Amino acid sequence: MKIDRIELREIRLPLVAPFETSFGVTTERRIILVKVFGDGGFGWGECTCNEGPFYNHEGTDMAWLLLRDYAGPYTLGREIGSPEEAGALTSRIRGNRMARASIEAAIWDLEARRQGIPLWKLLGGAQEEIPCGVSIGLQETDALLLRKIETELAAGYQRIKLKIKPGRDYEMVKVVRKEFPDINLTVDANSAYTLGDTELLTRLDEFALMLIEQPLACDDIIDHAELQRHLDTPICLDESILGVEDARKALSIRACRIINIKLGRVSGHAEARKIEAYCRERDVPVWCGGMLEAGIGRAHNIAMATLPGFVLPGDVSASKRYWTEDIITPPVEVTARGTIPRPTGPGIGYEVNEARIDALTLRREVIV
Ligand code: OSB
Ligand code: MG
Repeated sequence: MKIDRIELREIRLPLVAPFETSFGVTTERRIILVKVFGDGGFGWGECTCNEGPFYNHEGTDMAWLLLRDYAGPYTLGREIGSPEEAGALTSRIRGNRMARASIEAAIWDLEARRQGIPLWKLLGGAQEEIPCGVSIGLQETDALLLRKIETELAAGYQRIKLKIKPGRDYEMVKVVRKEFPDINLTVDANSAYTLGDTELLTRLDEFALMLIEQPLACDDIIDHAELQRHLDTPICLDESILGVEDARKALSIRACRIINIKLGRVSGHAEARKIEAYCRERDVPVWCGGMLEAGIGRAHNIAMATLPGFVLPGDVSASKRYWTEDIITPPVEVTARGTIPRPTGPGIGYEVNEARIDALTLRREVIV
């Protein structure tokens, strides 16, 4: 197979509610969509980076240039045997995995469409539906947070993840645990703490959390291993795991007991599968992280999360929690038991609403 044309677009999509983490607030997404053409077909990808370089070093404007001037040209006209080889076309680029992954994922969609099968099947997915949780951003008050949790539990979600940061941690989680003594509860610090906070973080053991996500630096595993020695609660790494080699190293020094896989962060489906397989062979649970994706990225996440190692509820949830109207039809919906059934159509399995995308497009560029 060979890609002979790549279309980039940037769309602007306001969130239904602002999303606040330890590193900032997002009210409106600026998302790059990638459409690849080749072998008489096409495939869609979505770049999962945030707007600015705060979750990791990537951001919308930087990703646009990276795709236009490097990853796009490196991909065009190159013969590959299967989507498994797509990542290698851009692997001389250091970092910038979310940008690289948007092309890689689009090539997987193209191949699944060409074979007339769902992407989850091409990837080797086994689960008929994926277990879903929600990630709830920092709220103005504990009362507002409690109300949000109630709404999500009523919708059927299997797990609640709270964003925490210094000053909004122990006391806030205590209030939530008191109100909801039996729910699956997790917290995500997005690297807001240091080893100097070990005493505070060990006190979170009181709340029987399923896991604490990325408490320490985004590029660290050494200090996480030290922290894990003091914690009963399993550490789950997000930012620190960029590929299967990072997973191997982190697990070998016991820096975590659980891994969050994000398709973009690990450079695409091929690497995500490697991490899933590596962890499954060692009985390390993984789950699918989210990056406030629009429908195309969300559909890729669903396909990935059908792999058998994705045993914990992830962050992939219903479109309506993010958008008044998604860019795919039907929108992603969640069953009353807190699951998303795998789609049945070819490729990502949802219809891409090109008219809506056109209406949201701020800029478009064709690479040939
Ligand atoms: O760390 O998981 C994270 C959103 C943006 C950047 C980082 C993260 C998140 C989320 C939201 O937690 C997950 C989602 O609902 O898509
Ligand atoms: Mg996280």
